[in-house]
Amino acid sequence: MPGAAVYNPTMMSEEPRRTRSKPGERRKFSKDRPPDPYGVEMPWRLFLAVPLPEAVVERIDRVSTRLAQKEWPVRWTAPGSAHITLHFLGEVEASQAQLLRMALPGEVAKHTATALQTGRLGVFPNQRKPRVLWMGLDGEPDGLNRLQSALGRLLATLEFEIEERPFSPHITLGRLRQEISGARGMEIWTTLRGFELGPPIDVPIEEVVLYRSILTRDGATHEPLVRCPLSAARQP
Ligand code: 2AM
Repeated sequence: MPGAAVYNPTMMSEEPRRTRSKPGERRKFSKDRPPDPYGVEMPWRLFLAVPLPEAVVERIDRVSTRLAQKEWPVRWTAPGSAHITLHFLGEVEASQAQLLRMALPGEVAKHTATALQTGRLGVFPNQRKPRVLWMGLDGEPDGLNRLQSALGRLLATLEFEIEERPFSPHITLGRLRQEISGARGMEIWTTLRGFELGPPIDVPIEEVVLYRSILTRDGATHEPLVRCPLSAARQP
């Protein structure tokens, strides 16, 4: 389960963070001509994640639709783009992205596919001040943790700057658009904790995808750059 105590999100949304922009600091663009995300000059905003099967997407859809009726100031994740983030890489030069694209499949294939199960709902960073609403993952997390650490080492070798905070696997359902604390914060947490989810659903950890996140006026779209399968688990 995600450890609420160790996660300290500095982001409220998919807004680019200045501190994550190196190398290739965010550039300033003219206001009358929006930047073309496919322009050669554009940095690539990347992250590595495990995609989710349809059954989990459906559950997220059902849960978010019900919670959205509460009219909390939450920006809900589009269920189809929900994922388990392994590493957020920020904005990098396209050439560095290509290096990772080449190195990634070999590293991922060293790991064996595994599975977790959907778990309870919760909040980061804490009950009184929710900022991120998530669905937790139950089951044996060692395989996923090893994969995430190994990918962290690969990224360091390729000179990516990565998050130092401990890995806390989760599926983000939504992010608060404004700060909420005290009793209102507690109300969110209590509602999530008491939410009737139904039986757990398998979450296969079978593939790592390098995504490019393209920020548009209507939110972020996630474009898969390379899909890397884990090795098949041996039959018992
Ligand atoms: P999370 O929701 O699992 O925490 C794609 O943008 C993913 O990268 C998001 O789903 C988020 O993962 C993570 N992410 C986005 N912006 C981030 C930031 N500024 N710092 C760290 N992680 C970020």
